[in-house]
Amino acid sequence: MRPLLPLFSPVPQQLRPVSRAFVGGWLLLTGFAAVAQNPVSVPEPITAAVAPARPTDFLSPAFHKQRRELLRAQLPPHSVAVVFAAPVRNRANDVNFVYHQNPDFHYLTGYEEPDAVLLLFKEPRTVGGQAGVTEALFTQPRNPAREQWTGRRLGAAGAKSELALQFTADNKDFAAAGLKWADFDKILVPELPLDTRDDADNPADLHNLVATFRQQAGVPGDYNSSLAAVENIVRRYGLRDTKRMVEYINGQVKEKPVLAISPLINAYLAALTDAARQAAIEAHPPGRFDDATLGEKLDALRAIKTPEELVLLRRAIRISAQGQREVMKLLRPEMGEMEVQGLHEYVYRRYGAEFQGYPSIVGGGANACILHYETDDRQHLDNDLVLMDCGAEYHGYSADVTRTAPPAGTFSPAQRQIYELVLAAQEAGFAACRPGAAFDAPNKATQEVVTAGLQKLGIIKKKDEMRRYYPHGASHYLGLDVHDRGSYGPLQAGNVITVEPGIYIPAGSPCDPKWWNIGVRIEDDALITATGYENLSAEAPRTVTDIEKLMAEPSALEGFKLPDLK
Ligand SMILES: [Mn+2]
Repeated sequence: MRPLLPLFSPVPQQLRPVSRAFVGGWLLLTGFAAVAQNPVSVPEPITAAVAPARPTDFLSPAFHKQRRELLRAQLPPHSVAVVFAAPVRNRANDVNFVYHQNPDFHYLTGYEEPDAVLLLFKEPRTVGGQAGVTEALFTQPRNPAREQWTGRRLGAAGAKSELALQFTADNKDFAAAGLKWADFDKILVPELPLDTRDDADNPADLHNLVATFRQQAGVPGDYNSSLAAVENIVRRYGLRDTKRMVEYINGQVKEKPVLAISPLINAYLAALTDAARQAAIEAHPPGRFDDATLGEKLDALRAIKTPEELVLLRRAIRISAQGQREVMKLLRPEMGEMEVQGLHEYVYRRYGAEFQGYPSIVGGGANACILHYETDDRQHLDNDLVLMDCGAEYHGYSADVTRTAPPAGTFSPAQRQIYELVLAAQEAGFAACRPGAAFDAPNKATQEVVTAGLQKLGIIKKKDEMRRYYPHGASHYLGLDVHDRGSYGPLQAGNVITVEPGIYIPAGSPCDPKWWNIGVRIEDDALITATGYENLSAEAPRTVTDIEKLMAEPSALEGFKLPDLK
């Protein structure tokens, strides 16, 4: 746990800090006291020259600059793109969640700190008195006293020199930067953060930056990001599969009453032909404040991985595959889900992966049938199949690899039959991975195999019962987000997608009880190449034979014993 100020250790419970603001107040007070009594104790700004060694294989400033230039080249005339850093999320009291940057922001800047905003101008503008500015980054300021507690900051000068931004300034100068918002025909945001939390002691935190932007740029007062997101989906996909779109909208309207006020959605639902639907979409384009267009451009850019990105993504995936290998060697029936989770995550850290790309899913038996199970607290796996959907995040890039293994080291006949059906479905999915194929082609291929296989095993009778046991799709893009940006159009060389069929048969399902509580998913990460695909997670075994063989091997961690705390 983080240290509290020494001042607090001896004081009675009722005087201990109860809020972040309170701690901040004491911090400032003790900081001032230190200045008065002992100036030496105020830390100097920590420069790169004295910082301990860090990894050096991050995306280069040139990469981020090129991404900004590619995006700027696609902006409409007289427009500005506005991208905000991710909000700080509070966990409880004065403890925040570990900060994680907005992937769009990371992609465009490499800046990893909160309370920042990036502006990209189609035509050069004057910002903060400087003419000819095409890109401006407003960052949180340096603050040695805060940095002693919460870590190093780049500051505006550091962002300029280390990230190669043309113009940088402190976030407190954003409001007075002299931006003539009325001059822009289009104000483009990929996503406007509405769930910000105001830090009353920080006059230029993200909450204030967004408020300044909304006020100066004239964002509609009733702007609702949830409504905007559904409208954007209708604009983009409203003519692809109209039956499914109408079902989708009706489902959303039930959950989100705000959608009922959308003129676009009402016109779309009232239209009875494709021509009328197209007319409805065209009659309700995004306005001057536009949160659709930039998202589409970022989808297109981020979906094609550059060689520089692939170095990091391949590493995240290989690390995750090594996690699966090591855990397969260690897995025992007496282990619990949490320990298995910890072993995956330990391997990630050993290889320098900072995070998991998503909460690790480790579920045995009944828990393997819960698609996004995150509780991971079953204590003994016995010999129920354990589904392990875990992905390392390495320098921002997330893997997504699932393996399903029998803790005793061998599959039972029923487990094996379901497993081999999922494996056959995955092979069919891989075979559909090639440039030009519809995004849904691997998914359809897996569904056909699963449907036929479940019928053959007598688990289902009719084809449409398949969705009961295989309720998710087989593929999504992968990158800075585990469910990454992409257009979901035809596959292109440079896409990285998952191929992840699964079958889940919870207890009580209308089939022979011998299948109950078997949940299997096999998930790999495929790079679409010029001619087909490359399985980037192939180092983790997939076949029954290969898994059972690996599970019989000793692990390097085999002798790791901890004392019994009872
Ligand atoms: Mn996945």
